Amino acid sequence: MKRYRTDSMRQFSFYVLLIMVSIIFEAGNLFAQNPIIMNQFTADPSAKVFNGKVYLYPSHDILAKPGKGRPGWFCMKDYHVFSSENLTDWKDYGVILSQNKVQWVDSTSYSMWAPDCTYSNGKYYFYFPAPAKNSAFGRGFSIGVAISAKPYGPFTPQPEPIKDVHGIDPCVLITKDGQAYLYWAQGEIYVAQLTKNMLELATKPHVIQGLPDKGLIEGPFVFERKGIYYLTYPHVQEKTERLEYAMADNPMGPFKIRGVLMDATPDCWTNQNSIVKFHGQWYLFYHHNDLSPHFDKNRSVRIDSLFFNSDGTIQKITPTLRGVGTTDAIRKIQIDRYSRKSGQGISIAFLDSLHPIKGWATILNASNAWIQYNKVNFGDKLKWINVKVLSKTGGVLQIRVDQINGPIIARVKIPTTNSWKVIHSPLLAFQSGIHNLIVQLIDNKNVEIDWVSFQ
Ligand code: FUB
Repeated sequence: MKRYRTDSMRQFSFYVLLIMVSIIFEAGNLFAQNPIIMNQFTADPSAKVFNGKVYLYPSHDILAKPGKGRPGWFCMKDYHVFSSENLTDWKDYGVILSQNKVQWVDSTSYSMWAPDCTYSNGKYYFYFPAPAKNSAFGRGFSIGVAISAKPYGPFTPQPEPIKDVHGIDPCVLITKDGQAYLYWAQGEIYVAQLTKNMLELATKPHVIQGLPDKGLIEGPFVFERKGIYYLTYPHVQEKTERLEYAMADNPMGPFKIRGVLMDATPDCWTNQNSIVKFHGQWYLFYHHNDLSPHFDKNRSVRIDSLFFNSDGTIQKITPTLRGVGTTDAIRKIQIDRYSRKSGQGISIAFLDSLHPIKGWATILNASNAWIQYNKVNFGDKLKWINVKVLSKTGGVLQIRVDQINGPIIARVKIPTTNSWKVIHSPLLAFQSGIHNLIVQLIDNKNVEIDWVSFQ
């Protein structure tokens, strides 16, 4: 009787712990994998490093509703800001600015497009494009500024947009000598110096020379490395936007086109990027319509690593699902955001095709089919594996680390299930530290996996 009580108490504590871990890690829906934000649509990412953290200022795509935005088109009424210390855990600070809080913005336009943020004079300056309600400011898009003492707001908008700036997608560069430059797009890419207060143009708008003369260019992002100025921009070379870059030794240009950063994809018409160095590594922030495969105006931010060649040129980036962060083994590891997979017997599908925002499942359906998810931090003492599965056939999963023929750390017997179930199994071996995780189906069965975690 005593033994029975101790066992059931242990089992009870085990489940309480599991529920607590699930609640903690489910709360944010912000992941280490691509896309990095799963609880809302985000696009046009402008990433900046402030005070040892990466701050992300994206556009916020929503779906138009009757009388609220134009159906079938971009629809954005506000901005959120996010931050991360490790590119794995992202904190959402909520809305920092919305169309109905800016005096000059047409609050029926739902067109708060790609923003940027910079730090100067002890304050944070948030630049954003939107159509003005008063035609005295010009037709189409104007660009406004909002100011905050903190990178995450609250931001107070200026009462009027910046004079003589008409266009979208602002980007601000402050050079080592302290001069600020504002870049924006209106068919071509424009640049002008900003005044010391960051709120007005100090020079006339100047069209940047040396860029493609055909195919839309927009979304300029400019940064400096080793005295070279890099201008990256989306450009429609064929049917959809690809990311290209140009280099110059002066922030005003002329720039010389140096190549393609990321190829176009047929699924998402737009792409827009920013580039940032964090803890010694360069990263490309960009977007794709991962969570909205049939409507490419609802996009999601992704991150991948970026590398320079010794001559300063940039290596082309192949988009990944795995992204860049390290994932703690005690988290729900979304193995469908894989690093590698077997050639056959495996597919990835939405958990709920009507609600893609719920994420994906991995379906293993042939013996020895496998999936590999890199950079899992196993810490220093784990005893159990949990796998959330659905299987009409049952099966056995073999869990390895490092590589497909690496050490086996668990064998999980999956029973036949009619609904999603979390299966717990003891680890056969434990490897501390950071390893790649491999999940393999041993027999010719069919097992769907939502996530894997350890405890
Ligand atoms: O997000 C709206 C617009 O789509 C941006 O301003 C463009 O760069 C494109 O991504």
